[in-house]
Amino acid sequence: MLRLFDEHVVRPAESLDGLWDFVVEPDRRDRARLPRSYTHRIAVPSVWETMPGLEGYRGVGWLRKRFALDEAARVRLVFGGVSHTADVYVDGRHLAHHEDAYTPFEAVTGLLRPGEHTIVVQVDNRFGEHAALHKENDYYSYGGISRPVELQLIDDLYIRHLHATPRRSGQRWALSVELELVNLATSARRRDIRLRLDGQEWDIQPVVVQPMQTLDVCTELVGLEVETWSAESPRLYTLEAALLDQEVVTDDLIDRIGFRELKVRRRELLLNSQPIHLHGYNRHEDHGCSGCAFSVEAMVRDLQMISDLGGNFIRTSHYPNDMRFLDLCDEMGFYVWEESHARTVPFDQPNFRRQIAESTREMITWHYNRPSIVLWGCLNECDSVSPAGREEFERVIRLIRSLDASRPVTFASDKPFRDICLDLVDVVSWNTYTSWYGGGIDQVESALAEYLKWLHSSKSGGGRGKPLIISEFGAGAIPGYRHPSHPHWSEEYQADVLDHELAVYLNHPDVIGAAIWQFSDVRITRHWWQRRPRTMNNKGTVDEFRRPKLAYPVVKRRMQEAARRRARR
Ligand code: ADA
Repeated sequence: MLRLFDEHVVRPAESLDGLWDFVVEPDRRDRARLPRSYTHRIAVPSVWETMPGLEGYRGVGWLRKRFALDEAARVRLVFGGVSHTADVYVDGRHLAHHEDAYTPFEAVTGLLRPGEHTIVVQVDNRFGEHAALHKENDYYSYGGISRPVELQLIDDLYIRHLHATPRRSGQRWALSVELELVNLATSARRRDIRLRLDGQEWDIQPVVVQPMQTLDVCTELVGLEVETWSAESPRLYTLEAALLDQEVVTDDLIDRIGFRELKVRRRELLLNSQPIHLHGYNRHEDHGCSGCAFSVEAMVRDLQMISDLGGNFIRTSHYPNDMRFLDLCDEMGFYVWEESHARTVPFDQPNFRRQIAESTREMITWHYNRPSIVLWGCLNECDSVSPAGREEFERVIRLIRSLDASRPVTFASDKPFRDICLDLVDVVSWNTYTSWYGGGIDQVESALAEYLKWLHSSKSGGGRGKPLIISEFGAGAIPGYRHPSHPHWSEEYQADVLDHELAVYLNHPDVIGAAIWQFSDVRITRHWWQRRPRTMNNKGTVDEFRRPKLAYPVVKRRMQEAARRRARR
């Protein structure tokens, strides 16, 4: 399933996860528009790099799934994520084209007759001009339908999205609710709307949606007496929206929400008026057994380890994550920095502006209600030092704020003393590897002091007085490489680096957050191999199979010490 809970009671929805027919382009024996025959079966969700012989395949694959309808119906397919470019066909008819691996999308049919139907998905994970955000990089762009797929039967008029924004109102709370209604019919549709929140019910004004139109319906629930959400006390509520025709529910959509408010006050990030401290990890969706396709069990294991290490914070470096992972963060209590897909991408790629806007728009549209998301990020280590680069940062950050005014915004920069975009964000974030790429462990304090002096001066171009997160730091360690002299790439050196850097970054009063780079070792693409033993990014505290390195107990101890120190403040 797409989520950890049922999003519908009335709207029929079924999972299409399981075995699909599969063929890679080079194995096709016909030149028809869609394959006439398939050579293998593949699991959905999964990536083809886990199939024997396809471990390094970068190309086009085709997946096919049949389904049957007992009666005529409109079908809505929802894909949690397809890596990285998808074209969706039903009964040979092209329904959807989607770019970028990390955001959900829908494909909606017309009225289908009863009987058997066929879904075909063309998946492309090649690099090239068509994919501005996927390129040779310090992580791997896999191939496949890498997240769950759901088949829903929808009424002519359905709820596409439900956004809920909580707002404290004295001792109580208000909840702004926005429904996006889509009318697929060629005539207008009238519906009553009912909202339900943990047993309480509100009948909202009836609406009429014109033929083939979309309508945003907004309302506000007030005077709510609720418990708040925080990582320490992750209280969730179920919000249900229903459309009714003559008292009969014709469609519904359910989500889980949390009551919390975020504000930046001077150098602090406040959650429900209390300063919070973010300490944890950058985490790629990458596993030695399954690539970027994760089971819920594997996600839970990662979160249990991050919690065991003392972390309360995860940065979804460098792209929007699986909805089930965010559901887990809501439920288990983690703070999340989620960012649209960009890791040091050039801005002059012809498809960049369109694709970064789509990744950003889809990220916020599909993940808006997640209480665990406390920061929106973007454009990791991109050009934030030139006027042309600033124009792109302004464009993306303006889009984020237009879609969600309730969360602070940041971007992770590796350009200290040169940044000209810090005025655009609410929280400043610095990727620094003093002990790995820089002057060494003994330079960590002085480097931070020098950075803070610049940041809180007029020279920082707008960062003055803002909260600071050390968004990346750490060192590489080849799993199993040990040496008493603690050389680079040894597990001992990585432990030394994290021991020292955590002692500095976790306890500095002007640093509100620290995210270790990174939770686990991850696969990278071939052209990076010169700088990366094993063609992996080896900076994980655990390896790609989640086997702890020597740094694991060191991180745990430093996180516990810092937590005790904060408790005494
Ligand atoms: C950068 C980048 C990360 C990773 C890291 C490293 O900060 O943001 O994705 O590549 O460097 O390991 O060097």
